[in-house]
Amino acid sequence: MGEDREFFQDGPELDNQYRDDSALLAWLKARLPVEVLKDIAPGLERLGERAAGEMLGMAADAEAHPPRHVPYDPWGRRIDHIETTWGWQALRRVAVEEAIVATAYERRQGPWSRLHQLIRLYLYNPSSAIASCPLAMTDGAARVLELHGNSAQKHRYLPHLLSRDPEQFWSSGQWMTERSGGSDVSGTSTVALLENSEYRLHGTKWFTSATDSQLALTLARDEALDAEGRLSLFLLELRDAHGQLNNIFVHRLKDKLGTRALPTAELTLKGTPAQRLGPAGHGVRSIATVLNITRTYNAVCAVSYMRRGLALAEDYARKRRVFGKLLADQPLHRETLAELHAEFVGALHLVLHLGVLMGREETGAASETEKTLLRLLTPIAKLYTGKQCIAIASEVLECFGGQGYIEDTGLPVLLRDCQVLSIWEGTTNVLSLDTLRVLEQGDALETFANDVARHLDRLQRPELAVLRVSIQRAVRDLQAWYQRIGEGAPAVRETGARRFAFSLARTYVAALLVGAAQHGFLSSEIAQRWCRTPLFSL
Ligand code: MFK
Repeated sequence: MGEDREFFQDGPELDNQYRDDSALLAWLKARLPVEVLKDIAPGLERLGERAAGEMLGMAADAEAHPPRHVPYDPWGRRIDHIETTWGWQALRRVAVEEAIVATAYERRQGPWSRLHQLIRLYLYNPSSAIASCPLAMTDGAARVLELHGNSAQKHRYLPHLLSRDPEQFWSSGQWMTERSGGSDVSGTSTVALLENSEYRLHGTKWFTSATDSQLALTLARDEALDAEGRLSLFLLELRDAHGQLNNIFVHRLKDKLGTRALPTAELTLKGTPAQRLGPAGHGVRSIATVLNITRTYNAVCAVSYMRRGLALAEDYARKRRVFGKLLADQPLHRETLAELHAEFVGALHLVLHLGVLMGREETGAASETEKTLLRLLTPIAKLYTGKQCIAIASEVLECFGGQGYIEDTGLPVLLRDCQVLSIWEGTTNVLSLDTLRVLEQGDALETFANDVARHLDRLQRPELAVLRVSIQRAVRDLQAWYQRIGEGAPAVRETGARRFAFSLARTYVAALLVGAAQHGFLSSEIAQRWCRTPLFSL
């Protein structure tokens, strides 16, 4: 039989990833001031086009040729070069040209700038072979410098971190994890010794993401401070003026399940020059600023992967014919996609809301209530979307049958890359405990309850009234549980922390979706679907 008479299935294709995203467009139209949307839409449209076009080739190249550690030069000199390929470097250039970090700090849209930046990240990430990781850490470094840097540090580093010129741009790593652990950093053994009034770092770091960066932030015991050596935050430049590593020795690159284009190394610092950044002895608190930014990136990237998976699965459903019908016309397949879509939309509304709060906080426009909500919703958004995207990516692969399991379709990488999002930047359990930490510090739960009530205010659509009742009940259950466990032993509190954090997430998203449905920028059906799964579940 000739090849022309055989059956060949067409694969999924992507359209402009901004123009094609009806959930994002509806939210932006409803929530952004008209002039802000008019200002940012052309740039988003351009990036949406790049994400569906030229970036895909770059990402494929970066995935196909993972970074390589070259320990020695041909003559035996130790160089510890991290070799990356064209695709990885091209993706970095796109990030700089598209101002994926700088947009948040140029603040051209005032308090909306952070949201604008996160939407750029959302479009960039799923076509980036996770070049978004160094951007997250660079953004965190820029924020710490902005808040805690001295004028010399700001002057030297911020122009590089926020540059729109690929030749001038520097990225930053964030090296927290040692062999003793990544969650509990209290065991950090790297020391910072003062030698001739300059700090020198000595110690081994077990996970250093984006080791091809120019800068890194890291924690070390500040021996200049006291004998105990409390942890301070330090900034270091990886290379000297001749491009040689500054007393940094790379042992090897990690062999990871996913994020394979991203160089992640084990390395030792043997007298690396560094500067203290922020107040001495408050390293964890200082680096928490970075963590809150990278956790937000994590949540946005998780949602962007959900969206990418759905875009592919929906396109495929319109092409793939089985049992005499397109998948898109098969009731059960349609139902599966609708469930996934509702999950994605809920997560999207959550991270966009987070972006609004963050932008207000960073420009001094946030009320105390908004600051509390931001602190509470950051770990919640990270932990919830981190798990959700793995489940959605897994379902998306299934939507392609056996083809979803085949590497060169480009589909399995989606699942492999999603898997890290619940691990790095605080595991689900660490973030659940962080959620409790926020609640223990004040009246955050009351603020949460009041804000949920605000979203449910003035509901008129009858189909939403019943949802309001379940959301209100969930809030009462959350309050009752928290009050009850507050009187119990810490172990009881901690045991329920994850289920509690998930319940907070589902309840808050329900309120956002019902509010959006009432204001007409979301179909009630999506809010109903979201609320069909129990909101409070402990
Ligand atoms: C696509 C996305 C890309 C993402 C890039 C990823 C690449 C990078 C890969 C990595 O680097 S992975 C490593 C990530 N590591 C973590 O996320 C650490 C996880 N562990 C925690 O978060 C622990 O909870 C923590 C280290 C914070 C516990 O340490 P401690 O010393 O037991 O903290 P403690 O005493 O509870 O808090 C110290 C101070 O920090 C307190 O303030 P005070 O000193 O004023 O009392 C806390 O309130 C404050 N703090 C802690 N977490 C905070 C925070 N403040 C604000 N926000 C937070 N999130």
